[in-house]
Amino acid sequence: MTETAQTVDPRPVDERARPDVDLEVLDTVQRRVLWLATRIVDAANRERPATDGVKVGGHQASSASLVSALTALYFSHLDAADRVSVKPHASPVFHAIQYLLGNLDASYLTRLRDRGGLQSYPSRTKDPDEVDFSTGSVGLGPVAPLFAAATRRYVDAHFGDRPRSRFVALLGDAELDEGNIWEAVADSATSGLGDVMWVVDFNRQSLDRVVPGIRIDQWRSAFEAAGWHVLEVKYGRRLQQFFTRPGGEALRRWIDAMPNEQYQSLFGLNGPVLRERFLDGAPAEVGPLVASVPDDDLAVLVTDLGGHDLGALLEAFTTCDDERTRPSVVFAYTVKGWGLPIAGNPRNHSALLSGDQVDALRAEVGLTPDDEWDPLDPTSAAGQWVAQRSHHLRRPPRSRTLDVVVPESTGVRAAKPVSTQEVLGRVLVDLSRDPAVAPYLVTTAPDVATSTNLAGFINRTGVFAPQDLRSWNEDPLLKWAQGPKGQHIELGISEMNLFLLLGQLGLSWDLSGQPLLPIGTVYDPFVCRGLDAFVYGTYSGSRFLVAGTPSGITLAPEGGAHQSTITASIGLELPGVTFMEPAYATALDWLMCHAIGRMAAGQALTTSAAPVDDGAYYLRLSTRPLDQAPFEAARRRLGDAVLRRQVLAGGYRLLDAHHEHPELAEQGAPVVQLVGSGAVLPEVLQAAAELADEGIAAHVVDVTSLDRLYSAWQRTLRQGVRTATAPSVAGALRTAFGPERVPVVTVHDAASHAMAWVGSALGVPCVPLGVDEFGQSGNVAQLYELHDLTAGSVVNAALAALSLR
Ligand SMILES: Cc1ncc(C[n+]2csc(CCOP(=O)(O)OP(=O)(O)O)c2C)c(N)n1
Ligand SMILES: [Mg+2]
Repeated sequence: MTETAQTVDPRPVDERARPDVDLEVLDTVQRRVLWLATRIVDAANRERPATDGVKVGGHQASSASLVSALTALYFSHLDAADRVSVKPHASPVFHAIQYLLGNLDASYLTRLRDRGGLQSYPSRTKDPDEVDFSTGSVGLGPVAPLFAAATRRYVDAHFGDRPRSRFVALLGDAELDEGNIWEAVADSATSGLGDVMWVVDFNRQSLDRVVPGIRIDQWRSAFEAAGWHVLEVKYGRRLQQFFTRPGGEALRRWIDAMPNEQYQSLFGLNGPVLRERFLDGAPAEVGPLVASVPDDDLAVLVTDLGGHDLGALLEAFTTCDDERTRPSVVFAYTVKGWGLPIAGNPRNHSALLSGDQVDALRAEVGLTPDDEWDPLDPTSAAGQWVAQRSHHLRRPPRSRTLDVVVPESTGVRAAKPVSTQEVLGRVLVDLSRDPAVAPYLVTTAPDVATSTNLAGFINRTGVFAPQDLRSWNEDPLLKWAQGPKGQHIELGISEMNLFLLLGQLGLSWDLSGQPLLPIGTVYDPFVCRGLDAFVYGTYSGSRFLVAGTPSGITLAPEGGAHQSTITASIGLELPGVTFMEPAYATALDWLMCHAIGRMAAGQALTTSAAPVDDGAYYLRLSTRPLDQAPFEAARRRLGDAVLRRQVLAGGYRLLDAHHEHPELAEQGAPVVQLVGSGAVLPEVLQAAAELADEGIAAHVVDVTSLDRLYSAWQRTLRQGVRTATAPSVAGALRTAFGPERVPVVTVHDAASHAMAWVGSALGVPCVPLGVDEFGQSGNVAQLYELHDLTAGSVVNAALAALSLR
């Protein structure tokens, strides 16, 4: 993400004089945008040497479809403070525009889908120009600006109004089939957002097909029911004028009534064939009406859609500006492949123009192979207009960093057994008392705030609502006071919405000029439900902390539908996320404070106290109360400074068998390492005691972050692979496991696979215990029995591991 310096017009959008744009100039610009977008895809496919037999690809038709809307936006409607999400398949249009605006070097134009070049789909983190919202997984891109606008509403309410931004999304019509769109539209957290405008590229085609039947009525009522302002930009000027002629109404009715497949099949036809197809099934009065239209004009007339009429689009956008209390959606009727020979073809989604067709298009826009990549002539009216727009759209720099000191610990203490979920709540309450950190904390949950222990935080900070709302149910335990100063954003049950909101809260430094410290909670099994949005947020470079709680079969009576098993692997494997699963209160406190400190710092800190990682944080927690005495014993043995460093690095020796049972060491007893993570540690400790009774020395390692240990191992391995040298043992592993090379047993309330690599990392036999089937209701002891997580199973696994030596 590049940061550029410049000034923004501080006046609200509505007070700025809007220069009257010359539509002819704008048309010249859009023709050039169409050319460049088409040619960017063409060059990638026809000119880059193919070395691996894999097609390059790109979407000329999907791009052409949005050329007019994007031209109208960037070259007339938008201001510097506005933020735009562009449909994935129109990325060439976006980059062509950035090039014309002077924000992208010409050398990139021939590097679509090339290593280090333009990404296939707009990417905040990987593209060379400034992308506001990554897109790619359809349905998520449009919703991101909606949650960015919700974030702005929150930021304005807490930190003062900033210059108005309009949050715009350009989406494909088939994206509306994705359920997450409707989850977002329906949630009250996104209602009343007058700064949102969605522009649906209504080309009535998806990837596979011409969409049968037009669902505009269904969509209109769905948006309207959710309180949106809906506009259609259906017909272009020519058709609209024709409709005013005598009998013109009949023509309109016929076009409106014509089956979509029939209408789409008109594109690309000409002359008498077109006339015949157009009139097939038409009411009698339409024939004579179009008889007056010469063959050559008929194609232009009947396919004159509003989504390519710059004036009509601009008018619609301005109408949306006036809607200050509800989001707007504009259905812009377009032609997929507009202006190209593949227009409207049902198979055009991935179709590429031939060399001859590209040559013809180049000639049509008045270019030659010598000047085809040139920007617009700076002395021409279009060139001058573009230069003016470029200046108008420059943005001021933004900072990721919050200038606050987050404490290393809240000092949480537990006299009785306590669960990690309970500690999460306590740490948050404590941080909400810290005047430096508190203002930036914001929590959110999909209807599980109270059942994931956020109630204490909510009692202190309140629930966010744009206006103060009266409370009708006074509850002595839970205040639930709703108003503009609330710091918890409550969502309906949609884990997609949770991760989309967290993703945008974590990007508010960029999109709203205010860094925040976002924290979300979700029942751990339902991380899978929001997973694509989780991936989306982290791929976008967002930073937040999410707690998946409760997790695993340890929430025993809740049963199999609520018991997560694969989430540890998800956390471990997802790039841009640091996964942590502590068992003890102080370890969680340290990990949380450290993570929040890193989020506040805004960038990866290189300290000796902790490994270098960046991105979001995922805590997998439990409701099982654990006796804290074993941790306190390790604390006395190692001291706070050493223990904290090891907890942050991913693991520490919770129980040192040689320290505990020096006699076993003296006897030369066999040694094993028992490695546990999270709620299962009591069983692991008990197994160590039983093994000691049988004359086997068992160390216990508490893995606080499987992810950090794995990354440390991978870093040293990769270093070895890349430099062709023998890899060293990663420091974090050496510290946690010591120098002894003895068999290990891993124990985890998660799929056994997630920890099974520990044996490889240490170069020793390993028996991984975990949950590899769906769970069911029962109590903890019963379920641990069923899945071989009891102390007895761990003992047997240790004997098995020793026998594998
Ligand atoms: C979640 C997801 N599923 C499937 C795809 C593959 N895909 C890419 S584009 C597309 C069709 C999109 O149609 P539409 O949104 O109407 O776009 P347009 O017609 O403008 O190309 C599909 C299925 C995807 N990118 N993301
Ligand atoms: Mg479409």
